[in-house]
Amino acid sequence: MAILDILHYPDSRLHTVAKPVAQVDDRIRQLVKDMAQTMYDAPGIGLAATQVNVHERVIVIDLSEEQNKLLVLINPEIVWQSEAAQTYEEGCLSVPGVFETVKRAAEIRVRALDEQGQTQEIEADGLLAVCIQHEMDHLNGKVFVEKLSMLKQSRIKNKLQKQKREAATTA
Ligand code: GNR
Ligand code: NI
Repeated sequence: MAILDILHYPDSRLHTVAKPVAQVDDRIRQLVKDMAQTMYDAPGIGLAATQVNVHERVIVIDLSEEQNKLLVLINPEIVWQSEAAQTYEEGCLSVPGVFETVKRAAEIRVRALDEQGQTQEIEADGLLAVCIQHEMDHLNGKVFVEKLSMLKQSRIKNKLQKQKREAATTA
């Protein structure tokens, strides 16, 4: 097991579109384990492979307090989404310290493979629906801040660059 490095916005590698997983094999199962450990360590409630610079369509999610309900989504597809939207104050491990309200579909149905390569279909609302959509955006090279106004995006970039400078001078 390994804790992987998480890419931070603005990093052009976060804009890579991930490729479908051709075969769910031991290599993918090892990636899933390492991603889960990285997410639990952070801690976060979800992680997309894109964030650890692996550009394959793999997502891990765990909304439980006990960190014992891991959901693995490989090659996820949204097969249905509600017209009704919900807003949620989102954060992202690739955009540390930034929380902004984002609007997304309130309910979704997702088809994906699990870590055994079996097809599963999941219906989600609330935070799970938010998280799945947030992670699928990562696989498509999108970070949640890109849903905000250009003014907010440039303020967030400045804030993160400043944080980086301060971390460099105090190290
Ligand atoms: O840990 C996370 N929390 C979170 C909170 C609100 C909406 C989305 C998220 S996902 C985020 C982890 C992450 O960055 N996943 O890509
Ligand atoms: Ni994120």
